[in-house]
Amino acid sequence: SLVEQSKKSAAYQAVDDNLKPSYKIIGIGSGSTVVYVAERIGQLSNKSQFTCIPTGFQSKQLILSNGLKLGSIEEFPNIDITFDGADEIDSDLNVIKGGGACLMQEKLVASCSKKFIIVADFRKKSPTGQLGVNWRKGVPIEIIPASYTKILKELKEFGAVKAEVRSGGSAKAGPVITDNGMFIIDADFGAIPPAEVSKLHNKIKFLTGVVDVGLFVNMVEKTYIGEENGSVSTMG
Ligand code: DER
Repeated sequence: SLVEQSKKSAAYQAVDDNLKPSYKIIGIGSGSTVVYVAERIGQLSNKSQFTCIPTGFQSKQLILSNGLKLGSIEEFPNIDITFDGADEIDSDLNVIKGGGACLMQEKLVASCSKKFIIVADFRKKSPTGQLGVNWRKGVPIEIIPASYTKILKELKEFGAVKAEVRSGGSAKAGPVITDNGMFIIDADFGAIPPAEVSKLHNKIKFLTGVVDVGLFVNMVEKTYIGEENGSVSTMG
C-alpha cells in the first residue's frame, strides 16, 4: 500500500543517511515503521558491529528476527543513534508518541541517545504544524495503575476534552498493560500549539502517579517522512 511504501522509503533513507560505520550502539523504537529500520540494518554486511537496544517486547523481537545483536539499556546507557516512529509531528519537531503503548522505554532510550531520528509515513506530519490535529486519540500517558481515577480527574481539570484508560478492546478484557506493567491514559487536549507543548508536558509529568508522557519535546534531531508521491522529505 501507499502508506507501507512510504514507511519503508522513510526508514531506508534514514538508515542510509545516518548510520555511520563508527557507530556501535543503536536504539530501535517500536511500531510498524521502525520494522523497516531493523530490516535495512539487517541487510548490512557489517551489521555484527552494532549492538541494538530495544524499546519494548516488540522492538526486542524486531532486533532478534533481523539477526541483530541484542543489548540492554542497563549495559549500554550511551547510545550513538536511535530510530523510532511517531504518531504526529509538529512544526518544532515535537512529537506525540505512545500509540503503541511503548512510550516509557522509547523515551528512556531516546534520552540516552546522541541522535534521535524519527521515521514516519505522510499521515504523521501535522497539517497545521500543531500536535493533536491528525492524531485524534489523545496524548498517551503511562501511569501507575492505582492512580488512574485521580489522574483522570486532574487531566479533566487541566482541560482535557476527553480522557480515558486505554482498553484492550477485543484483544483483552480490561486495560492495556504496558511492558512495564502500567496502564495508559489517552487524554485529548485538542490542537496544541508548538509553543504550548513543553508546558503541557511538564504539567502532566509532575502529576503523582504519572510515569511518563507521550510528548517528546526538543528531543528529535531529524524526521524522515515518506510522502505520498514516493519521495522522502526531512525536517531538522
Ligand atoms: O508508540 C509509538 O510511539 C510508536 O513509535 C508508534 O506510535 C509509531 O507508530 P507506527 O510506526 O506504527 O505508525
